[in-house]
Amino acid sequence: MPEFLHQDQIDEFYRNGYLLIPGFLSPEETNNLLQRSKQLISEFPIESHPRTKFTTGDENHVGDNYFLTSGDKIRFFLEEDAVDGDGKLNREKEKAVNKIGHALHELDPVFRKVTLENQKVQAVARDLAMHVDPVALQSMVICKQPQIGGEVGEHNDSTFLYTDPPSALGFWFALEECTPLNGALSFLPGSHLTTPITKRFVRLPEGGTGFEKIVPPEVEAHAATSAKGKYILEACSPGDLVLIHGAVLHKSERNTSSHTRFAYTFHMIESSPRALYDAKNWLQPTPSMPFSRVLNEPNLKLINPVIA
Ligand SMILES: O=C(O)CCC(=O)C(=O)O
Repeated sequence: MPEFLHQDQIDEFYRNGYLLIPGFLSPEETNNLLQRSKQLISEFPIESHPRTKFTTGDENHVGDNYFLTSGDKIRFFLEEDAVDGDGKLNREKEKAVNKIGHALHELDPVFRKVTLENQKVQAVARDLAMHVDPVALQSMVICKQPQIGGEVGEHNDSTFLYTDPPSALGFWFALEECTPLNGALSFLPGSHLTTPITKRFVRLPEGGTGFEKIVPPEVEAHAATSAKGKYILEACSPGDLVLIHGAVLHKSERNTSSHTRFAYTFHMIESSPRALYDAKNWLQPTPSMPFSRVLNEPNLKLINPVIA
């Protein structure tokens, strides 16, 4: 018997590759996360910021040191269009931050409470039964600033958090209203079943990051064909949770509205030896911050297949 989800929700997750759960967080929990996000932004010293930018596009993923060493820190990444050609911010920093990452869930008590100390999250992980002993990694607040909030191009998360076999699962919480105009998420339902992981995002030996192909050209060509279809836009309200299978294709458009679209997201993966976390991944556990276990005890339910 599921603890938190209904069986039809579990079925929907495995059929579509994602699941929207309205009102998962209480208004108070949601507001705490939103206010804490804004406080972190208002307190961070923009003067010493190296002006790194983040997108998930193949060309533009800026793999500088600030990004690569952010896995065990709370750092601030700027909207591409908030910085002029001469490197100056063209607006106040509160309207310039694209995202905060990547160890909010470990370091910040407000985010930790919702992530690693949340019995509902643990119940959902057990209900989905995608993992035996999941660990959490890579938390982010994505701000989608008014007018300039950058698009997040089509991708699947297992490309970025590669394990063998693929096992990423995203928890994405709307902290504000998410609409077609401010860059709500959209999904290609079922693509986790039809479109294989064809590449992975790695640290390059020469420095920086890049994509490495992991399938032969014919599989890549097939994946490009199967990745076509009708995207479904999922409008969300504050407090809604979207569960995202690591292999499902999804994206979000540029925010062209005058409203922010704050969201909090973190991921979990299966731990070793059931899935191997690769040393080439951009994000690495550190001795002082290994990936934290999500469950107090391994989940001994019949495990659903972790589908690449
Ligand atoms: O919040 C967004 O716009 C994109 C989030 C996303 O793609 C992800 O968490 O994998």
